[in-house]
Amino acid sequence: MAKDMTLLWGSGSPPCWRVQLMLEEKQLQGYNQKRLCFYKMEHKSQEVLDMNPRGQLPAFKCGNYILNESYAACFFLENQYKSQGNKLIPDSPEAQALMYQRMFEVLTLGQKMCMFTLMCITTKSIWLLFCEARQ
Ligand SMILES: N[C@@H](CCC(=O)N[C@@H](CS)C(=O)NCC(=O)O)C(=O)O
Repeated sequence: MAKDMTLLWGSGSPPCWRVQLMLEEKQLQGYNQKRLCFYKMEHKSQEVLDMNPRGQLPAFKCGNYILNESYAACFFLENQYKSQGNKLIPDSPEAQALMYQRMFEVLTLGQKMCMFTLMCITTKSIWLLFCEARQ
């Protein structure tokens, strides 16, 4: 059954790890997978664009069913393989709400880290331009 699945992923990518971990937790080893290199812009290759027009990784396919959001792929796998491997969505409303809270916290943290990185890059660029102008 996992032979019907394909995961295109890139190293160092937390959304890709998310789907890889989920596949392991659900004991779905043996799926087709391909590691692509961000530096070589392989995530913008036709192979990826055919699966994910946004040109982002992970790109996940189960049969002909394509999912490109890592959390969506995780929910799909949990629901499709409920009784297989580890159960990852708790039943109680409290525990489930806590799970969603952690999910959204991670997303918010990711956004803040991106903003911070962007700010550092911009500040450094402005500083370099300033130094150049003074010479
Ligand atoms: N919300 C997406 C995010 C996917 C994403 O941003 N992937 C990054 C790697 S971590 C990517 O492919 N970046 C390349 C790009 O945006 O061009 C998910 O969770 O699957």
